[in-house]
Amino acid sequence: MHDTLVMNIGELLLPMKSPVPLKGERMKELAVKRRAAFAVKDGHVSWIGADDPAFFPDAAETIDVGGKVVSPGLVDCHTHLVHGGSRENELALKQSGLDYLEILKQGGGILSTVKATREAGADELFEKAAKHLRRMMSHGTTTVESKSGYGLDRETELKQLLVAKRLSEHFPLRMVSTFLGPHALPPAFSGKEDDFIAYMCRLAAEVADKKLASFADIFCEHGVFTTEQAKTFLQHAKACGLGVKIHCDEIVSLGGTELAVELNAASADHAVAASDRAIGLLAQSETVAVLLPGTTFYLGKNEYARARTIIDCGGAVALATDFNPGSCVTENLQMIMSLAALRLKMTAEEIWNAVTVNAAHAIGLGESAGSLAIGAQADFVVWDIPNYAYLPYHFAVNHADAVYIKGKRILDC
Ligand code: IZC
Ligand code: ZN
Repeated sequence: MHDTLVMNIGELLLPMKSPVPLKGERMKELAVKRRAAFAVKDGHVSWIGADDPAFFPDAAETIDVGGKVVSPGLVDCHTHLVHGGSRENELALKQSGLDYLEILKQGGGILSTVKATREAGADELFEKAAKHLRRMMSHGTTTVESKSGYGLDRETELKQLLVAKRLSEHFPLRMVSTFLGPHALPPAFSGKEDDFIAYMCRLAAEVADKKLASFADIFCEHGVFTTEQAKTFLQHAKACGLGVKIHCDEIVSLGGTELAVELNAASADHAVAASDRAIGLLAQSETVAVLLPGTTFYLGKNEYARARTIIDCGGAVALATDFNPGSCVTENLQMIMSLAALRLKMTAEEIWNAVTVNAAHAIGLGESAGSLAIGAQADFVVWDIPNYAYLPYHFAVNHADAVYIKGKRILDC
């Protein structure tokens, strides 16, 4: 006896469950079962078949989705979820011609969010992040990665990571935590970058010890941290048992993508300015290029990440929101799927794989999230769209009709 039968599905999307990320041509493969049904038992997919009552297994409850599209819950594999304050004041600065790195250099940007996050109490941070999380879930996200990085000191980084832990205990969705201590150089360490990296290495050891994060990350960018500093920090984090990720080649090509491959990082994030050599290396690796076209859009840049080249050369691509208060202020991963179609020229099949199975691989959950194969956790979304290609096409609205985690409908989001 199954718990739930989900029937009358127009299209059931079944991204391939794979022990490694889907690369190159494999990203074009998306199994779509038309007129389908599936069953859930103990929160996991227990049966998949045709939408034919003659073959339905016994189930305690039946959900008729009315011919709509059903996909695995979306995986948002790059967010800066927990933070204090907001930065709407920077919009006017941007309009007057100041760019993202100049605002940071003048003590704004990340540093203004650091100030607000240091000042906020843990409960305040929890309530604010909870609101963002509810919005993510209502748009179909059932697994989310959350980075620290607005403390730049021991006390606040731990406060952010503890808030993320509390959120993961409070909400049904799955959360993966990343320690992004070296996100910017705090003024107190001005001119002492290497001392700050050493401090962050010590903190990474403590974070790993307390099991407060699964990954470490660093903002490797012109005027922020060099590739050498990134290598020092990430090698140390790896030795402490953390997985690694890099904010690399977002604005200036510094070689962070090459470093991600060298360190066998789970992901190389942004990679907008990644060199041809870096793209060649990505193709030979299992490092996922996490592309964040919402950020390029929000920063008003014309050059988007070269998703086509990365995929056509044989690399793996995932997509995420990069939700943060400065360079991409949206919780809506569906909007990112539209940008991937319109600006990155990704196909619908590649896009769905990029927000499910490949996004799961980018955060170490390749075996357990982003799929609806038998045995997978029953995290799924009922989409009010006529077919899966429709979602990126009809942009900037919410197509999620109902969101389920472990087979249970999320009602209060
Ligand atoms: O708060 O600006 N790029 N870090 C690196 C960010 C964007 C987040 C922010
Ligand atoms: Zn980011």
